[in-house]
Amino acid sequence: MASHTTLPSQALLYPLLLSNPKNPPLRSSFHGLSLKLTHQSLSISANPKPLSTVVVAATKKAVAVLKGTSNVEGVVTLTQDDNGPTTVNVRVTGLTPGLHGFHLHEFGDTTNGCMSTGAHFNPNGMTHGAPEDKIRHAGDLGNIVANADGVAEATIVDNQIPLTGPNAVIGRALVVHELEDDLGKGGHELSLSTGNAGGRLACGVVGLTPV
Ligand SMILES: [Cu+2]
Ligand SMILES: [Zn+2]
Repeated sequence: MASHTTLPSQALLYPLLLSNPKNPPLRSSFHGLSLKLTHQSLSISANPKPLSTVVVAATKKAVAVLKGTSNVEGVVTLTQDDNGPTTVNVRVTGLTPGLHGFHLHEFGDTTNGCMSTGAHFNPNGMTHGAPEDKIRHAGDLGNIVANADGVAEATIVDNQIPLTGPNAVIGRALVVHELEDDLGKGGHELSLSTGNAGGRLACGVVGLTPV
């Protein structure tokens, strides 16, 4: 009885298979088959742990376009390879010559200009400090220095502003300030929260960009 039930199904399959090379509509079913094979090869390649780690930790790149209410503006790119430090390339124009505090703030919210970006990004509950300090906000990137033309260019390499993982800074904001950041050492009542860096001249939300 069992052979009787399989025979009709084979009989149904054979005409389909035989007609495939001849009928264009059925060739499309071959494309469907090749797609299924691709899925299978993807799931196989994702199984070994080293390969899936590489996919998660690939190079990430982000950009922030800084704007404000003055003519201060800038572009900042952030690049991270694997789980290494993040390299931040900064170019800000329109500044007064000298030092200006430069931070990553908690929120990528500019509904009220740079004021709504919140405080310095601080996932570890620290006080304000210098980038090289152990006790610092993750967002404490120190100062950038504007030349006589009001242009500040800097390359910052930092371990506390990753582009992936639980403390990723994508969606938060970079802010350049009116005054020098005293790096927590100025003795002002704001030194240990903001570095007493004054107003927020320009800010931009950190967003992913093609690598
Ligand atoms: Cu700030
Ligand atoms: Zn800070």
